[in-house]
Parts: sequence; C-alpha cells; structure tokens
Amino acid sequence: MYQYATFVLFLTLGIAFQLSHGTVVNVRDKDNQLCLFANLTVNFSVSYEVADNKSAAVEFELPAKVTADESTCDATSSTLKLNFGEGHSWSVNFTINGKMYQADTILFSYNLSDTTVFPNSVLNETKTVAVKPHITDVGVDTCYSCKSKDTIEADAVNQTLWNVLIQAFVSNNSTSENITSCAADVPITPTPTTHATSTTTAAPVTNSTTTAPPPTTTPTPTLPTPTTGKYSIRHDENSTACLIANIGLRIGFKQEEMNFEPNGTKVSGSCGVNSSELILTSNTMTIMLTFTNDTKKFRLHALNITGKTSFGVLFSEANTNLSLWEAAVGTSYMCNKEQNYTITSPLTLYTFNLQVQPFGVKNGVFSTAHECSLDDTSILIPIIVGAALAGLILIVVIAYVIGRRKTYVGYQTL
Ligand SMILES: *[C@@H]1O[C@H](CO)[C@@H](O)[C@H](O)[C@H]1NC(C)=O
Ligand SMILES: *[C@@H]1O[C@H](CO)[C@@H](O)[C@H](O)[C@H]1NC(C)=O
Ligand SMILES: *[C@@H]1O[C@H](CO)[C@@H](O)[C@H](O)[C@H]1NC(C)=O
Ligand SMILES: *[C@@H]1O[C@H](CO)[C@@H](O)[C@H](O)[C@H]1NC(C)=O
Ligand SMILES: *[C@@H]1O[C@H](CO)[C@@H](O)[C@H](O)[C@H]1NC(C)=O
Ligand SMILES: *[C@@H]1O[C@H](CO)[C@@H](O)[C@H](O)[C@H]1NC(C)=O
Ligand SMILES: *[C@@H]1O[C@H](CO)[C@@H](O)[C@H](O)[C@H]1NC(C)=O
Ligand SMILES: *[C@@H]1O[C@H](CO)[C@@H](O)[C@H](O)[C@H]1NC(C)=O
Ligand SMILES: *[C@@H]1O[C@H](CO)[C@@H](O)[C@H](O)[C@H]1NC(C)=O
Ligand SMILES: *[C@@H]1O[C@H](CO)[C@@H](O)[C@H](O)[C@H]1NC(C)=O
Ligand SMILES: *[C@@H]1O[C@H](CO)[C@@H](O)[C@H](O)[C@H]1NC(C)=O
Ligand SMILES: CC(=O)N[C@H]1CO[C@H](CO)[C@@H](O)[C@@H]1O
Repeated sequence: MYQYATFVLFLTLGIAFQLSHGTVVNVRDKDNQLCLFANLTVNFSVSYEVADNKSAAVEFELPAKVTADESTCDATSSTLKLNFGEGHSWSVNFTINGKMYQADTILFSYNLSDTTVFPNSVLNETKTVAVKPHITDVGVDTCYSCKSKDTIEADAVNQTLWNVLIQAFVSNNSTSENITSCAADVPITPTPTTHATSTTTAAPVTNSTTTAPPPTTTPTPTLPTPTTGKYSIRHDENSTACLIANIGLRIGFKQEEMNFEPNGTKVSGSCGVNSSELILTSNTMTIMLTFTNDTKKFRLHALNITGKTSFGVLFSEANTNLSLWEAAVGTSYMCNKEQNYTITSPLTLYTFNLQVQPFGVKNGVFSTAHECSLDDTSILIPIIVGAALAGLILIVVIAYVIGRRKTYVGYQTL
C-alpha cells in the first residue's frame, strides 16, 4: 500500500516537472518582424479568501499555452501581455533608454471566479497586482538571461521567475546571440549550496555569450589531487606498449575546475614515426594529445579537449601549436610537481605526477627521464649549496696559505 502511494507521488512529481517547460512567445510588429521574444517560467503563489474569513493558498505556473495578441511594440516602449486560462493575464512593459532597456512593471491579474484555480473563493472579481521586476540595464540588442530563481513578493501574490530569456526591441527579425546575464547567474564559486532559492535581486552584467563573465574570483574550491591514470597504447595485441603515459589531469574551464577520472576511461590512439596520439575518453570529457617527433626531440604538439561542465555547458577547446613536455626521442618526460598550462584563454590544463614517453618505448617501460625544470630546482638547490660550501673551503684554504706565508716571511727578516 505504501509502495503504491510512493509510486503515485512520483508520478505526480513527474507530471509537475513536465509542466516546467517554460512559456515561449514571439511578438511580431505590423510588418511581421520579430520585435519581442520571451522564453520564461513563472510560478505564482496566491492566497485568497475562502469561507469563514479563512484564506487558502494555491500555486500554479504560467502555462505554455498563452495568447499574446494584446502585446505591443513601439520604438521606445513595448509590452508583453500574456492572457491565459479563464481571464488571467500577466504582462510586463519595457522601455528603452539610450543603449539600455529595462522592464518597468509586471501586472498580474487573476480571476477569482475561476473555480478550477481558486476553489471555494468567496470573491469572484478579478484582482490585479503590480510589482517591479529586477530586469534593468539590459544592453540594447542583447537578450536578458536569468536562469536563477527571482521571487517578487506582493500583497497576496508571490511570483517566481526563472529560466528567463527575454529580448525586447529585437532588430533584424531575429534574437541576439549576445546575452546580458543577471548577477545571480554569474558563477562566483562553482559550489552550489541551495541554488534553488537564490532570490537575490538581479543587477545584470552585460556580456557576449562567447566571452567569460567578468569576475575571475578565486576559482579554487580545493579539489583533491586527481588520481594518476596509467595509460598505454600498443601497435597490436601481441606487442608491448609503444606509447606510455602516467598522468593525473585537471581541467580548468572558465571559473570551473574538474578532475579527470581515470577509472572507467577508454584509451585509444596510435603510434607513428613522426606523430603519436593518445585519446582518453571518460564519461564527461575527451582529451586528445598529439605528440610529434622532430628526429631529436619529441613534444606535446596538440591538445583537443571536449567535455561538459557541471553546469551542463558543452565546450571544445583545441590548441595545435604547443611545445610542451619536450625531451629527447628515446627518453621520457617527467614532471611530478603540479603544473599548469594555458591551452586556450578559457581552458587551463593542470598535470600531476606526469611521465610520458610517446616514441621509442622499449619493453613497455619508461626509458631515462628528462625531468621538468620545476623538479630540477630540487636537484639544483643541493648543487648550489655544495658549490657554496666548496667555495667557502677554498677561501679558508687560501687564507690559511697566505697566513702561513706571512708568518714565514716575517720569521726570515728577523
Ligand atoms: C521574419 O521572420 C519570420 C520567420 O522567422 C518570417 O516568417 C517573416 O516573414 C520575417 N519577416 C520579415 C519582414 O522578413
Ligand atoms: C510569499 O513569500 C513570503 C516569504 O517567503 C511568505 O511569507 C508568504 O507567505 C508568501 N505568500 C504567498 C501568497 O505565498
Ligand atoms: C508600464 O505599465 C505600468 C502599469 O500599466 C504603467 O503604470 C507604466 O506607466 C508603464 N510604463 C511605461 C513606460 O509605459
Ligand atoms: C459575483 O458575486 C456577486 C456577489 O458577491 C454576485 O452578485 C454576482 O452575481 C457574482 N457574479 C458572478 C459572475 O458570479
Ligand atoms: C526555453 O527555455 C528552456 C529552458 O531554459 C529551454 O529548454 C527551451 O529549449 C527554450 N525554448 C526555446 C524555444 O527557446
Ligand atoms: C555581440 O556584441 C559584439 C560586441 O558588442 C558585437 O560585435 C557583435 O556583433 C554582437 N553579436 C550579435 C550577434 O549581435
Ligand atoms: C597474436 O598472436 C596470436 C598467437 O601467436 C596470433 O594467432 C594472432 O594472429 C596474433 N595477432 C596479431 C594481430 O598479430
Ligand atoms: C572503478 O569504478 C568501479 C565501478 O564504478 C568500482 O567498482 C571500482 O572500485 C573503481 N576502481 C577504483 C580503483 O576506484
Ligand atoms: C577537437 O575535437 C572535436 C571532437 O572530436 C572536433 O570536432 C574538433 O574539430 C577538434 N578540433 C581540432 C582543432 O582538431
Ligand atoms: C600556475 O603555476 C604557477 C607557477 O608555475 C603559479 O604561480 C600559478 O599560481 C599557477 N596558477 C594556477 C591557476 O594554479
Ligand atoms: C623520429 O623521427 C625520425 C625522423 O623522421 C625517425 O628516423 C625516427 O625513427 C623517429 N623515432 C622514433 C622513435 O620513432
Ligand atoms: C560586450 C561586453 O561587455 N563585453 C565584455 C565582456 O567581458 C569582458 C571581460 O570579461 C570585457 O572585456 C568585454 O568588454
């Protein structure tokens, strides 16, 4: 019986989620040009009077099915008016001011005589609330985007706007690819605690979709050191490895950092005379490393990384003009310390416990290692200290010899 109840509950939740597809509206002007676009989700929470001076509260969502024919577009002001259900409406008006536009007022009218939405309401009139939205300073020719929830409270009505994408004053009959994001969306640290209720007021930040949002604040919520993966490629099933790599990897993409998980990673690639390739495919990322051999030395020449951030953003970044991890052909390159390399402006590669040999592998094991300069300093320090000590001893010896000669000379004159 309980199991059945749980099943029904899940079914209901499933339907509730399916409803959350947002409302999409295209408003066209008299010339049939797109002038206002909106794709948004609005949740309403309304309290109303029922019998015995009691109040009831209902929650519902702006439906996907709305009519927008009362919407208007002018050169400097426009109104999105959405009618839905039994005499309900939601509207917002926009004004342009120089290079910016803003939303002025949201009017929400609800018809209390709609008994399917407001059962047992003692009133049967239509009520209207006016609230001020937080959509300001949106760049002209940009879409305003706010995925975060923003709750606006009025007397008996709370409205929560989320997954909002709106462009007023559309030009050229199509929405802009440039985005003005609300402040709540700009990631500061990639650790969402309870992002479901981020009701911060949204002072927007204008930027294009292709460039990163401005705050380059501390992107390090201290990830653990990534696991070192041991990868190898062989020519065929009967031969020993022709390319071997031990490496712990971390990717920094914009504000986010992700460790590469070797467990479950598929390894593929090829060994050539002048070029070898290692392809690592985990369930979140594909990393393609291309090494070249220029007769004496090898180097990491190209890197192509595609994947998905925890925010679901797909990325594909490649640099085919690198000169990293250089060492003599027939040796391996080694760097145990953490290293970081800027591969493209949004993408940084971090390596840990690195040792690679892409050419001339014998018996499936690493040949002599060329250590990276960072590791070299740990060897350099004892050398410097040793040299300094040797110098000191030399000075003492010279001083002693000079001292001896002085006393000898002095003795002779006597
Ligand atoms: C604007 O685009 C729509 C389709 O996207 C098209 O039907 C309409 O004719 C276009 N209007 C003009 C004036 O080009
Ligand atoms: C609106 O939100 C406030 C604060 O969360 C809450 O106290 C109030 O009861 C809500 N009103 C409605 C109608 O849901
Ligand atoms: C926006 O709508 C509100 C409510 O209808 C109205 O008071 C206000 O004057 C309108 N603003 C503009 C600029 O039209
Ligand atoms: C609304 O309620 C009033 C009384 O409160 C009643 O006179 C009127 O007929 C009702 N109208 C409708 C459309 O139900
Ligand atoms: C509207 O937004 C939702 C969520 O942000 C998205 O899944 C959907 O594809 C969008 N629809 C259109 C027509 O842009
Ligand atoms: C986006 O903005 C940039 C700079 O503001 C501009 O050069 C570019 O044309 C815009 N792109 C679109 C599609 O509007
Ligand atoms: C590997 O060796 C087995 C047995 O020696 C042989 O049957 C097979 O054809 C070889 N495979 C390749 C790809 O050389
Ligand atoms: C790798 O993942 C599998 C299943 O996801 C797990 O059973 C196994 O313990 C993992 N191995 C390591 C070394 O973490
Ligand atoms: C990187 O890999 C992706 C996916 O395999 C591919 O579409 C893209 O063209 C590659 N980029 C370069 C520069 O090779
Ligand atoms: C990258 O490494 C340098 C030292 O090589 C270090 O100063 C810098 O802080 C590192 N950057 C990051 C983002 O870890
Ligand atoms: C590196 O390249 C040179 C010249 O193409 C070639 O002779 C040599 O065999 C290559 N070394 C390896 C280990 O493949
Ligand atoms: C159009 C716009 O405002 N672009 C800005 C995006 O952010 C970068 C810095 O992250 C600025 O340099 C651009 O001017």
